[in-house]
Amino acid sequence: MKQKNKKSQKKFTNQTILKFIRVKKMVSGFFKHIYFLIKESDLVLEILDARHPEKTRNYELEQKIIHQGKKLLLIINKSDLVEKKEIEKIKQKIQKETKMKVIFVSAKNKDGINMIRREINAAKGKKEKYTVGIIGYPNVGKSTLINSLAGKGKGRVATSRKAGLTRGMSKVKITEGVYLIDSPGIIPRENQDEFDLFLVDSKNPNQLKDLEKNALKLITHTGIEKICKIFEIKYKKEMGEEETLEEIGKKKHLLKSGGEADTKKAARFLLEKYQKHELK
Ligand SMILES: Nc1nc2c(ncn2[C@@H]2O[C@H](COP(=O)(O)OP(=O)(O)OP(=O)(O)O)[C@@H](O)[C@H]2O)c(=O)[nH]1
Ligand SMILES: [Mg+2]
Repeated sequence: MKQKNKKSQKKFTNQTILKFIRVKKMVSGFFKHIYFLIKESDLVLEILDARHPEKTRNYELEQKIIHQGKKLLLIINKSDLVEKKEIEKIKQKIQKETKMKVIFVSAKNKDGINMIRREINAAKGKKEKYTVGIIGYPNVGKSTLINSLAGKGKGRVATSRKAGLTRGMSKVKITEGVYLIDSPGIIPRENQDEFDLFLVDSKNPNQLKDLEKNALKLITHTGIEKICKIFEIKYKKEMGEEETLEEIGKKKHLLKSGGEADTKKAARFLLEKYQKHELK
């Protein structure tokens, strides 16, 4: 018996090691792709989410781009999801901090697209061939932006609400001599916090290890009183996150067979509501 346990332990250990090697290879392959993109590009557009511009910056890659002497432009996408006065505040702050040009766009509504076209054309000058690499966190709208820049009838890249859709690199010609390279969303090595990645839409509820834990964090992040207001729940000062989640379950009739709140279903409901931008 003891022997068997030892054997299965050994098997498990070997599997873990193999898995570790595979993941390590995948990760290093991934970064190799991004470094290749930077090397290939004359200009790199880093796409940020207007709701979380700081949280979606990749400082490590920015340094790499600048270090390689490539031009870098910060594009703040999804500006349709923030108030106009917010946009100006963020713009001033980032421009002051980075001394870099910042352009606000809504790739979905095709707002600000001409401004990017003008920047690319000015940077291209008389060069025959000009390559623009697009980088950013998963789901910030890189592929949507490429399609908006390419316009009708040009090569299109796939987009989706689900984070992590683009898996490889693809090149799209937008005008004579100008090529864009789409890339898979990349999460900085130093930012692997599941809740942070959920907040910026880079992880969908289906990709989270623990729905309830993340829902409780979302309740703290949003504020219990505000959550109660949104769901028309009677707010009590002494209310905690767990109780709030249970109340959401009851309010939305997400119940277990015994009649008590199904907090797992309530958590999924709340997290999905946030990502549909309905938690305002
Ligand atoms: N509201 C809003 N949604 C946008 C905008 N741009 C893209 N989206 C949405 O964001 C989601 C992700 O868009 P993608 O273009 O697939 O994002 P991506 O960065 O290529 O994602 P990955 O390939 O998974 O890294 C889709 O549901 C888009 O419709 C925008 O300007 N405003
Ligand atoms: Mg994509």
